[in-house]
Amino acid sequence: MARSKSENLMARSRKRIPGGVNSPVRSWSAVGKSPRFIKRGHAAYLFDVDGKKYLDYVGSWGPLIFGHANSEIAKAIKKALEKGTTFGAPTEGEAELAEMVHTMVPSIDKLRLVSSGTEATMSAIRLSRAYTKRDKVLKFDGCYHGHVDSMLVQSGSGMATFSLPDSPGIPNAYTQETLVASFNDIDNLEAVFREYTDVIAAVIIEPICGNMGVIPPAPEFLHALREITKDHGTVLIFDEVITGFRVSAKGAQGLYGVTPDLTCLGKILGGGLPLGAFGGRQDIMDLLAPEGPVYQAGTLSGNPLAVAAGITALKLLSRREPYLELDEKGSQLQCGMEDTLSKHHFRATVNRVGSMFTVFFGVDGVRNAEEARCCDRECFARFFHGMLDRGVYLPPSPFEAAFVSLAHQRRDLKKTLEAFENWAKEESRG
Ligand code: HOZ
Repeated sequence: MARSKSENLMARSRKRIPGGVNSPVRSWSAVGKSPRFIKRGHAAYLFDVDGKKYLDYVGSWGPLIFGHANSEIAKAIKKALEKGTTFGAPTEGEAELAEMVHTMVPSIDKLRLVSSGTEATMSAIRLSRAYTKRDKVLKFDGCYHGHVDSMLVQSGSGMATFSLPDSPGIPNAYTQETLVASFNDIDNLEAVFREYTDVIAAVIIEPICGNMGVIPPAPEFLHALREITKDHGTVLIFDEVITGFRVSAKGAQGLYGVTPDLTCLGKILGGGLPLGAFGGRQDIMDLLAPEGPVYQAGTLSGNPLAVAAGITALKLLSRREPYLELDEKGSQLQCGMEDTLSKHHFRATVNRVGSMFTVFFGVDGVRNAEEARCCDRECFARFFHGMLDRGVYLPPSPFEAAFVSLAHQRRDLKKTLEAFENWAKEESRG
C-alpha cells in the first residue's frame, strides 16, 4: 500500500528530529502507527496533510479553549506583529496582562511572564527554596510539572506513557531533594511531613491531575494540603498550567476554594502562543531579581505577540462567562459515553472536571497514579484508533487529558457519541 503523506513526512522528520517529533507524546508510541501531520485547524476541527478532517479533542494539549484560529485572537496577533515581534524591553501589554491575571486570580499579587509551563514551575520551585531556605520539594506520583530536572521523578504525561520512572541525565543529587507522595492520600501526606519535618521548601501539585489522565482531587484533599503546608511553613505551589482559566476563571483554586502561595500558568494564558507565568504572594515574588536576589530571566519572556494573544483570550473569557457552557458540553460527553460503556458491558470509567476528561478502560475508578497505571492500555489504543477512523482525534495516550472547547457545537458532541457507540459496539463483539 502506498504510504500516506503523513507517513512520508514522519520518515523525513525522523532523519533530523529525534523520533520525528519535538515533544515525545506526539509520536503516538503508546497507541502505534504513524502520527498525522497537521496542515491546519479551524474551530473544533483539524485537517491533516492527507486531506482528512477530524473533530479535535487535543486542542494543542489545552491552550485552545476557543478552538483553532479564533478570529479575534488572530486579529490581535496580526496587529501586534505589524509593530515588531520582540523588543527585549518592557511593553504596556505586559502590565495589562499582569493586571488582568491578578483580577481573575486574586491570589496572584505579582507575576512574572516566561515562555513555557516548564519555565514557570522551575522558577516557582527556585523561588520557594530561596524563600524558605530549604531544599526538599514534594510532588505527587503521576503529576507532571514540565521537564524540570528535579520533577522528572514518578512523573506523568510522556514519562507515564513510556513507563519511565525517571530520566537519565539528571544527577542523583537533584532527585534526592525530591519527595513523592500519593495523590488524594491525606495519611500519606501527613506521614511524609512527619518524616521530613521543617525541611520541605515546597509542595507542587496539579490541583486537578491532567497528566496521568484526568483525576479530580478528593473532597478535602486540597484543603488538608493547604493546612499542612501552612503549619509547616512550606510554600504551596499550584501548577495550573492546564487548569488555569480552563475549569473556572480562577482556575482550580477558584473551583475548590483553596488558595496557594504560588501559581504556575501557561497554555490558555498565551491564547495559543508560547507563554507561561508564575506568580503569587508579593512577599515571595519580591525576592525575584532585580527586586531581590533570586535570578530568573528570558530573552523572549513577555513576548509581545504572545502577550497580545493572551490579553485577547482572557478578555474573551471574561466577556463570555464560558464555564457553565463548557461544563454542560463535558457532561453531555461523559453521560453519553457512560451510557454506551454500560450498554456494551465495558469495565471502564470516565473521569471529568468541566471540559477536561479521560476514559480509563479496565478499571472501576481512578483516584491516583497507581490506579491509573492499572488501566488497559491496549484497549485504549484500540479506542484511540477506532475514534480516529471515525473522524475523532483524541490524545494518543491514556495518561493525558482530552479537552472540549467553546468551538465544539452540539452536533459535534452528537457525532462524537455516535462514533463512540459505533466503536464500542464493534469492540464488544470482539
Ligand atoms: N505537556 C503536554 C502533555 N501534557 C505535551 C505537549 C506536546 O507534546 O505538545
